[in-house]
Amino acid sequence: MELNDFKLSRRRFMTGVLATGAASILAPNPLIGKVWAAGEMPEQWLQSGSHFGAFEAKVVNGEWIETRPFKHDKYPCDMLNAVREIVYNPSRVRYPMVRLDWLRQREKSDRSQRGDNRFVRVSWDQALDLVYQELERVQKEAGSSGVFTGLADWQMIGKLHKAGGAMDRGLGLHGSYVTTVGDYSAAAAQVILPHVMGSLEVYEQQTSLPLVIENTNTIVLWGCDPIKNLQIEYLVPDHQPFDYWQQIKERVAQGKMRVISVDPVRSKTQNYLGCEQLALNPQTDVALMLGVAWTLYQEKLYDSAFIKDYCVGFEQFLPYLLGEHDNQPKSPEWAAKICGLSAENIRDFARLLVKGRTQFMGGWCAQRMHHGEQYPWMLVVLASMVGQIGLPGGGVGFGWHYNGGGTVTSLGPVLSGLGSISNPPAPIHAADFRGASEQIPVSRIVDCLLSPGKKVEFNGTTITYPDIKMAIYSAANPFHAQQDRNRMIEAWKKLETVVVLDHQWTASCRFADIVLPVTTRYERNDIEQFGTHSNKGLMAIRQIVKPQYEARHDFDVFTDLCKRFGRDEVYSEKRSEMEWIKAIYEEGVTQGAAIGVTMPDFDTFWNGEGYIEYPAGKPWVRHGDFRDQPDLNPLGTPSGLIEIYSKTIADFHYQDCPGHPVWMEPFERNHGGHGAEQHPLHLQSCHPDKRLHSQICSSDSFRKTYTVANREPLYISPEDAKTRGLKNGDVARVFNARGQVLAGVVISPDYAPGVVRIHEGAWYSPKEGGKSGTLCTYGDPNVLSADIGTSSLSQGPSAHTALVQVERYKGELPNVTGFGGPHEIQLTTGKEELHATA
Ligand SMILES: Nc1nc2c(c(=O)[nH]1)N[C@H]1C(S)=C(S)[C@@H](COP(=O)(O)OP(=O)(O)OC[C@H]3O[C@@H](n4cnc5c(=O)[nH]c(N)nc54)[C@H](O)[C@@H]3O)O[C@H]1N2
Ligand SMILES: Nc1nc2c(c(=O)[nH]1)N[C@H]1C(S)=C(S)[C@@H](COP(=O)(O)OP(=O)(O)OC[C@H]3O[C@@H](n4cnc5c(=O)[nH]c(N)nc54)[C@H](O)[C@@H]3O)O[C@H]1N2
Ligand SMILES: [Mo]
Repeated sequence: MELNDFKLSRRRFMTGVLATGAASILAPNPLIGKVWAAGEMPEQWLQSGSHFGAFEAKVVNGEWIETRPFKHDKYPCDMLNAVREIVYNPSRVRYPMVRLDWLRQREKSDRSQRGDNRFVRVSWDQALDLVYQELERVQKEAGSSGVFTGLADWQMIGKLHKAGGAMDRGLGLHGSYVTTVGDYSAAAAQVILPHVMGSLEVYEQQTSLPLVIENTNTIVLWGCDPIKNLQIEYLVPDHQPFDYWQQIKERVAQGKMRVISVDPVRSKTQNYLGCEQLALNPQTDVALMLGVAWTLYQEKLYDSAFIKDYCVGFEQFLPYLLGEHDNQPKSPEWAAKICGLSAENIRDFARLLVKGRTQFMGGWCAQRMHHGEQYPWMLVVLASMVGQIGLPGGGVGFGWHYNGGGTVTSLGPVLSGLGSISNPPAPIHAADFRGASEQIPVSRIVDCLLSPGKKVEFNGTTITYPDIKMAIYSAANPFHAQQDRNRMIEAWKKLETVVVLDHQWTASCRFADIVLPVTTRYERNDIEQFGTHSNKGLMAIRQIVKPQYEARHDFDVFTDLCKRFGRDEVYSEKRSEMEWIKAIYEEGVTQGAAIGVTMPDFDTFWNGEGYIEYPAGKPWVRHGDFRDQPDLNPLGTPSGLIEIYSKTIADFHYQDCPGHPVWMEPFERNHGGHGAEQHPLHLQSCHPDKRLHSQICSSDSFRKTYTVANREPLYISPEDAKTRGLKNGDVARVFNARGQVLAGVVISPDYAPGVVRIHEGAWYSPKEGGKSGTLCTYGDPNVLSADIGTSSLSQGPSAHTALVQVERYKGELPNVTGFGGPHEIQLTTGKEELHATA
């Protein structure tokens, strides 16, 4: 396999490049001059960017008609083919809309109607009046604990137009409100790793890939799929890592390097590299690692000097490893029964790890599971026993699959962009949380709605759930992100008012009361980094088309909301879009001057190419300083060393997270765990190859490139398909006690028997909108996942602890309901008429 998507899309894009080569001879360089006034030139190519990559858009008479990748991106991904449609597709949010019964009865509305998709179009003024009146009412009646803002996680790129920042600035001028702690991505790892390694690890830069290529003998990809996941970044990806991964592929082919993927599934990366696999049973990583650790210890292969000089707590962990208290040595024979590999296989793997330089690259999926803290902790312990942490191309990291991890960071300035207001006036309403907590772990929202006042443990503190009445979501799609959809639908009924700002008519919009249409990235001007970790350069992100329909920028929506309580000028600081961008750029010029990087003045930058590249940086070794001088560069842990045993955690006395890593049975698991009698298949809901979560799922033509019988694919092994009489292209019903979805069958030898996958982000499409338990007609895997915290330590989502059964769907196929706009109700003469807009 090649980096095939890129090639394919390259070819498709090339046609565009050739065709427009001729066009641009006719039209002199259109980028000079008032490029931000989109639509004024009859035809132009405009530079823009997205999570999927940088690109240029061909605009003819104000309409975006073609897309080609940015010339500085050598490996563009084919998701770029979907971005244009986001502006125009039938699922676009076009007008401010209010749910029918909420418009009639406001907070006393019939909430069981949520999800039936009946909405009334209102004016912007009316919509913002309603939002403001609700904010006032709830702040007065329920205090700060009555208002919740959802995590604005995957807002579109741009230093100015940050949807989350816009919301926080605006609401913060009005009052305080309940916010979230942690995220869905790495909630368990980001709580445990600071205790163990003294820092977050997951979002940090990794040892530079050139050093890995030079020094590493064996890369262990532990549940890590960089070729799939590096296609997107939080900022604009430069796709530089693919250069390095191509070199790694060559070294594997030449026999100069081994790469072993520890993964129940043959991943995209494995197929690309042509590398080896340890196909363990799902959710059994910690058992496998313990078996490996036992071997290293018994065969005296572990680095006792590293353990002594750089770690604490091995002596507390050892009795557990040897089984001194529970009479169960964590031997390869013991591990083999759980993880499904042979004891000999486990021993060989252990011996290989200490032969030459080994780089462990950990992904995050295995921590999005029940007891998800144990996997990253035990991987650090294993890497400590191997003893190469802080050496070039050795040790452990958790971020090579994310944000261009392992690229060499440039020496350029890092712009912060829209931030909080300096010296803001006191909010209209003083903070008043009525004894409840100000923050909840993000994926506990449903639990919180169902049980206000309940106390839950979290990282050594006790959280008291607030009594939330009103939720405001911007740049988040909770009706994709959150687990156990049917439980969520019940919980949503506790909310009196839900406001959603989005540009796509997601399931979250359907379950909202007030929906505000915002512009896409492509209708705004901005600037952004080219490359997240690499920070390779800075690019102008130009408005491609004017705001469509009645969509407004998030920033302007909140400016207008603030006007209702006299704070609009404080909010906007009286700056226009271009003045803001200029100010943000100039911050970079100042920063640059301090580090010896000269940048052109703003007008030259913006009116010229709109792209600058920073001077190259130097390769870097993660934890290198610590290894060189642990006394001078201690880790941020209480001991300053790696904590194999954490007294801090032990003192929390959590049953589900003791003081050192342990194997614990999750609440459900096949191959010998709980719950497999009725639902024998493990459901993965990994991150999609062809989307960013739920984003671009609404691009109809792009979705058709991967759907099966109009449904989201269900990947299944040939064996499991055969026993169920399933063929490629069939529609399957996937179900468990929590819910049921339809999905299109794709039989793949990449999957071991017992493992199936539906990618997260498939749009929730209920057969009967609003009814819990109803069939999802498209294939949202979170209808099937469980809403149980990973543990008392981090309360992260356990999306990947989920068992299902699969059968051929024999009934009449229902239409897919999730795409397209609302059913618009016209309130004319008191008589209601049903219109399907689109
Ligand atoms: N294309 C694309 N890229 C993305 C995203 C996207 O939506 N699309 N999302 C981004 C975001 S927000 C995040 S948080 C990251 C997510 O990054 P991750 O959570 O690391 O990504 P996943 O692809 O879900 O899973 C990675 C690998 O874990 C394996 N795995 C699953 N279960 C197990 C197990 O029990 N044991 C072991 N050893 N391996 C297992 C899967 O088979 C898969 O190959 O990706 C980012 N990158
Ligand atoms: N089962 C299962 N569930 C998972 C996961 C899993 O592995 N398995 N992974 C989890 C992970 S790691 C993550 S990060 C979450 C992601 O969960 P989310 O961040 O909720 O997912 P997105 O689909 O990216 O939703 C972002 C929404 O914001 C909108 N949007 C984009 N830009 C803007 C903007 O500028 N302004 C406004 N107002 N709106 C905008 C988009 O149209 C989209 O609807 O999902 C989690 N859920
Ligand atoms: Mo994520």
